[in-house]
Amino acid sequence: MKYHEIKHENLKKWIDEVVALTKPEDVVIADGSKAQYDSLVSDMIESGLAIKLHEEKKPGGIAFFSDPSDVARVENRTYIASATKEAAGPTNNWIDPTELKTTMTDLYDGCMKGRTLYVIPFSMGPVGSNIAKIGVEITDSPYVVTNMMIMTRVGLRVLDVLGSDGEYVQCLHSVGKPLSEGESDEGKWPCAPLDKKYISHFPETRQIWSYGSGYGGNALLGKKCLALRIASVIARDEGWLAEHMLILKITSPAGKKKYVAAAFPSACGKTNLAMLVPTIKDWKVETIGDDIAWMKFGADGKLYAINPEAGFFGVAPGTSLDSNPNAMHSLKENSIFTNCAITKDNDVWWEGIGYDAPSELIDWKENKWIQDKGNKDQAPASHPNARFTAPASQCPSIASEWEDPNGVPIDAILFGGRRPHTVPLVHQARDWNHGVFLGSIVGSEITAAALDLKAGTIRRDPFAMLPFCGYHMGEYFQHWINIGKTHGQENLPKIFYVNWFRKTDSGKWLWPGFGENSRVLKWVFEACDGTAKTVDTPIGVMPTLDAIDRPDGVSDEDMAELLKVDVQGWLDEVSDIRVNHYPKFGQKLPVELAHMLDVMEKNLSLAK
Ligand code: O2Y
Ligand code: MN
Repeated sequence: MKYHEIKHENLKKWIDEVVALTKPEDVVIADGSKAQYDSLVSDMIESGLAIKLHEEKKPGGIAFFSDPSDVARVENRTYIASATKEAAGPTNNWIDPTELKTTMTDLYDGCMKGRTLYVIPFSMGPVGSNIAKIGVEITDSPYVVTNMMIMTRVGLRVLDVLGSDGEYVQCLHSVGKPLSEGESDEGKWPCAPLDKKYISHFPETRQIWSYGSGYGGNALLGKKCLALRIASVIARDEGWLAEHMLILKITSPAGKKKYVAAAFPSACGKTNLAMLVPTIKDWKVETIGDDIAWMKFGADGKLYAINPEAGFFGVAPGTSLDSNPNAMHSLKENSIFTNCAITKDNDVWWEGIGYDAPSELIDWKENKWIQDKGNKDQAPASHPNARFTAPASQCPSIASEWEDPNGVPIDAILFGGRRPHTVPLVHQARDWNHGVFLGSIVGSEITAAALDLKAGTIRRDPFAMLPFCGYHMGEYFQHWINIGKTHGQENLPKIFYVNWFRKTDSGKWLWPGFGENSRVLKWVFEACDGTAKTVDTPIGVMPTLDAIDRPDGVSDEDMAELLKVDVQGWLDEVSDIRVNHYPKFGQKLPVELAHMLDVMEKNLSLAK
């Protein structure tokens, strides 16, 4: 299809404007066909940008090495350009939208010279679902097109749903590297230097403008940019929730099922939990989504969730048949690998894949790499943020209802983070507002020095949405409180806080995690049914010491430690929230949350 044949006048006009500004060599509509995917893949292999993987070991697989400067989301170059700075709030970078559009229009001027401009019509969520939203991404990166074809539903069927005047989110992306006459990338990953990268969101006009990065969340604009930053604003305006949450289904031995959504900061094992293999007999866990949940109230008053994505963009290092067999099976074929090491016979390898590196590899920086087990300081062969892009339909644990356009009814919401101390293995909020309080104080230990924080410190990441909330976080808290006011407690999901990451003072893990987390999910399941063994504590409702079956290696003492209320630790937490966290939100902090903090402090003081 040629873009002049598009029936949607506003979309055609926008494409015309972008073509005139960016001056590409050619314009192609991503039609969602396998033939087009295959042809993009062959072109990228031929140009040297992609590596074709071993036909039997990774059928249909390709690999990329990005530029070493373009390896992750760039939070300090990510902007919420709302009409006012106040609307973006204290946790977002803000630039005046007119100023930002002027700067970026200059950058976009001629930026696609020598390249093909691709128009990608995509649906976040099953095509036609009334929870789904349509986006159109214009990009000059074939890498982005192929990844979007796995991560979202792309193609002409989306244009059909859009019709002649349907609503869509404009997503404009360029790698920011125009080619002069006769120039080629010579197989190198095109991108712009850091100070020219912009990942910009215009919430009022529902637009995304991204420039200079070809990587992941910066470039696959359906994911973090649309499904979280822009969708969080739409959800606020329309009374629903767009969240950084996995969705899973638990079935008990009696065949009863429950659906759980869970928010954890990035790099806390969401994909592993979403694909968990239970260690407890006859319990089943299935996957609906591993990163994002859109949740709307149904006519029966219950909260229904869809996974707006169609694939997984998972971290490769640490993924193995032991840690996450379902992820390993998902990526067996038709997958894209970015910044993984490549073996001599064109298979992929990464640290923590579960077996030693073959004698010789090409590392993610494209250098020869030989494993030196004696050298603890050896640079890794794969980048720590190396990724696989795999179709969700290939996941053995995918639930049959994962594409149900009506979504699944959510029974429980979990919050969590990496907390070596203080926060117990699991506790339950007393009611919705208490649950919102727990979401608002989510924090996680920084494992490697990142941003301007040093390893070992706790970074507060409310609702795991700190990098992804498209408006003032205080108003976002208020939106959650308001949801509780407008919907009956009996229909609202129960809220829990979990922590798989407790350590002893000597640094030993207290809880094995992974499949053993099913024991905690079982308690959550029972708590939703009102059959769990519970005890009321100053921080919320907790399991009794015998409520959760202990896995091998967890002693009675370990369990007592995991389920202890560390009164002094929590009082320190209260002061940290009071001094360093809540004041950031100023007048926008909901009074209900300030009240919850006072109540918790009082409860703890009485228990001292
Ligand atoms: O670094 C990137 O571009 C990807 S970040 C990402 C990818 C998949 C799921 N979650 C995340 C995240 O940062 O939360
Ligand atoms: Mn994520």
